[in-house]
Amino acid sequence: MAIAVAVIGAGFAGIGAAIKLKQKGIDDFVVFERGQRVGGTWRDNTYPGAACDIPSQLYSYSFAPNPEWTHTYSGSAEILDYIDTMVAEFGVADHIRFDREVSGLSYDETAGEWTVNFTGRRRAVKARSVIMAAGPLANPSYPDIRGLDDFEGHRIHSARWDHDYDFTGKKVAVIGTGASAVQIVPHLVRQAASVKVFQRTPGWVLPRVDMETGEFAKSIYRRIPGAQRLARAAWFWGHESVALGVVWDTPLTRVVEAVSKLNLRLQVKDPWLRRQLTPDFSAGCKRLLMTSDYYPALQADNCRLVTWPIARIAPKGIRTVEGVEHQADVIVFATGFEVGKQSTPFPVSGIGGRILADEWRGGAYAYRSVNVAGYPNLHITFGPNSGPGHNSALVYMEAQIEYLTEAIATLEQNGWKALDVRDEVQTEYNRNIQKRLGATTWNSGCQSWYLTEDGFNATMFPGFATQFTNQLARVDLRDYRILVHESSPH
Ligand code: N01
Repeated sequence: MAIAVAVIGAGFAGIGAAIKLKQKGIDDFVVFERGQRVGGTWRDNTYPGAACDIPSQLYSYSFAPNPEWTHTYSGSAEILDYIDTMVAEFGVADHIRFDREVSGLSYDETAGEWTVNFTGRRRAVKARSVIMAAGPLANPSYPDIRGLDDFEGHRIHSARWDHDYDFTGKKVAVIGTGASAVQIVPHLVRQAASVKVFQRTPGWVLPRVDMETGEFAKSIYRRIPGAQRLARAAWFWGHESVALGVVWDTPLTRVVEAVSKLNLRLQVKDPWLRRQLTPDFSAGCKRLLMTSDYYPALQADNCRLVTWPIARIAPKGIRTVEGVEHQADVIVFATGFEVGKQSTPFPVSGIGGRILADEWRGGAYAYRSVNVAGYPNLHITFGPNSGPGHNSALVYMEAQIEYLTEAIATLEQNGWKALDVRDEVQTEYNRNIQKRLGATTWNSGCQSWYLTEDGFNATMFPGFATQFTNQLARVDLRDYRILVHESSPH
């Protein structure tokens, strides 16, 4: 017997979808989670200093305001608490099954059911609809550097932190200078004997002004929910206006760069180091880095920035192309995640046995980031072209889960077999998305995880958050083929 909905992943998106399903009267759903607890990226990223660089008021669901945020920007533990609290308060805990790693999905068009297969000996489950909420930044990426396996010391990836490893007195090498690295390095510098940061590309850095939220503000938020909504709206529109300078290359981009350069000048006195830290691409092309303690950490006596390209990893350390071998006891890989490789986290086979990863080989696409033609009743959170770049991922996620749970509720209420987005609607949508992406900063020449090796952008949404949420404000059934059961009177 098929369940109504299988949700894959108990991170922010999966939990949000579960809550929305419940609110829409659908109780016959199960959330399958490969780990042992909820939280997704916030469960996995526990490196020292892990925090969100989007303000908490905005990095939360509007339907689950939290008056208790302790700071402007929350650390990972507090965000994890927030997710736990939602699970408890909205009563979705009983729907979650842990230790269930999905190994594949296949669609039976006669029955109108998806089969969800699991690794190990777990029995397959049938579901009428599937919400794929596995997260785009779930699987750590190790760089393709020669000699990676020759290293005799310890290796730690930022997204799989080894809390048992004691950095005290150790020689540490950090590869990568992205959003994760700039949070980790200041902590390592305080503990290790020496830290060498291997930079391939410097990023644009803006100061992150974090403040404690006082008891007075919290009590206002508790008593007057409207005040918190106002605070959220202020952050939202502030971030929306930043889009003008970081989504497209405009005069405002030069302002962002000027602020970043001023920040660099104020924080770094050595002209050589300043030159090494100055990006040569437009601000916004890669993710802006929000930190106030990274530059000071780089200038600590026990820290050094290495800008020579890495030639190989050797048994005792890292060799750079000019022939120097940098000894290390441990290498920290702050090298990001497996994204943009056009693949799906597991094989997904749709109508007629078509394989999603094959179709996405030339570049992933979907309709409004959520549905793909030929894969009826399959809904994706954080699917193709739904990356924000300037605003909170949670705003985008909330719009997606609202939309896809509405589609599922419509399907269930009408007793239809399936909703399958129309090919021509999807093609037109993506033609437009790719055209608009051509005018964005992300496609202006720098290399980032937003792009595939061929330069295809299947990651970002080319516009304002408001445009993204508006397009998902309601399900237009004219965009879908409605499939009915043979015995159905429809
Ligand atoms: O990973 P990244 P991340 N040799 O891919 C370098 C989110 N996030 O984990 O820039 C040498 O950005 C690579 O160099 P280059 C956020 O969406 C959010 O830091 O490609 N270096 C780069 O410096 C973010 O965008 C928060 O030249 C190599 C680094 O590794 C996403 O996660 C906090 C290399 C990888 O940077 C990923 O961030 C943290 C090689 N072979 C993360 N290969 C929030 O606050 C790669 N690099 C919400």
